[in-house]
Amino acid sequence: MQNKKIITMQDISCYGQCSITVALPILSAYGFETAILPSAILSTHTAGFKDFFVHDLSDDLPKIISHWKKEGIKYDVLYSGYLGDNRHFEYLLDIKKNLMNKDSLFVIDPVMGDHGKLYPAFGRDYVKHMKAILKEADIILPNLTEACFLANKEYKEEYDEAYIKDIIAGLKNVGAKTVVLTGVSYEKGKTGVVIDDGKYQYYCHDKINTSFHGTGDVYSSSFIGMYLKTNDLFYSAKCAADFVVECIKKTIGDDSHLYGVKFESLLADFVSKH
Ligand code: PXL
Repeated sequence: MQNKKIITMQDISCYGQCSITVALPILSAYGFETAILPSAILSTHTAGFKDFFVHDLSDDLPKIISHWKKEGIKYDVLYSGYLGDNRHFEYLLDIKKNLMNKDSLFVIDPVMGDHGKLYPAFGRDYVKHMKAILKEADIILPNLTEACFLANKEYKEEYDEAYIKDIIAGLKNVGAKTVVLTGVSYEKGKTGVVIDDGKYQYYCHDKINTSFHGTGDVYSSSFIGMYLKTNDLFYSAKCAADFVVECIKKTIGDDSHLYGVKFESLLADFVSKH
């Protein structure tokens, strides 16, 4: 395994098991040094908590980036998640242009929504910016809701393979290269991941009928960890899906824990097994 250095740009939700508090432990468990560029600090995530505190860091980020430039710091992988301000897209492009080593990888998880709706902080303008940056990424990791917004397609709960292929074509039309699309279900009781890097592949697994917050971040971080370790797109997409299922199974039944998944105690075993 090569010694890849990752920079991840997403928010710090202090409580709630998502974004950076999920990405750091998972990527570290895979053995990758991970630096952070926090887009904002929130007391909790925005789904299911009321009156959360938000401190926007947009004005500070250029100073952090500029210090890194002066220090000559370089990264191998750029991974973006929940952002929050349209200026953040410029910062990502700046990092891509000025702080990455040769042959670097840019992975975008276009975190914007779920279940057919955008998260409360986002509007159409944010979608427009996200759409514009897709062409810069090597891999994008949308869920079905995000893919529909980005490809400008209607969100449906029931559909066939032709519908999904049309969404993938829409994403490619706006410049996406490799697409790993999560939450694709062709059959009752099952769900899965579509992997399209020119070739369409599908990994199908059992669907657990409870949805937890932060699973997208667990998915993306484990996908990236596994992809850097194996360079195998399908295997990484599959392993990340299996890990999320294990995490959900571990969490289900604990009504005091609906805000995220209990991934911590499963992580070391999962990483060492694969
Ligand atoms: O898990 C995605 C996410 C990350 N960060 C914040 C969020 C969400 C989803 O709602 O609110 C602040």
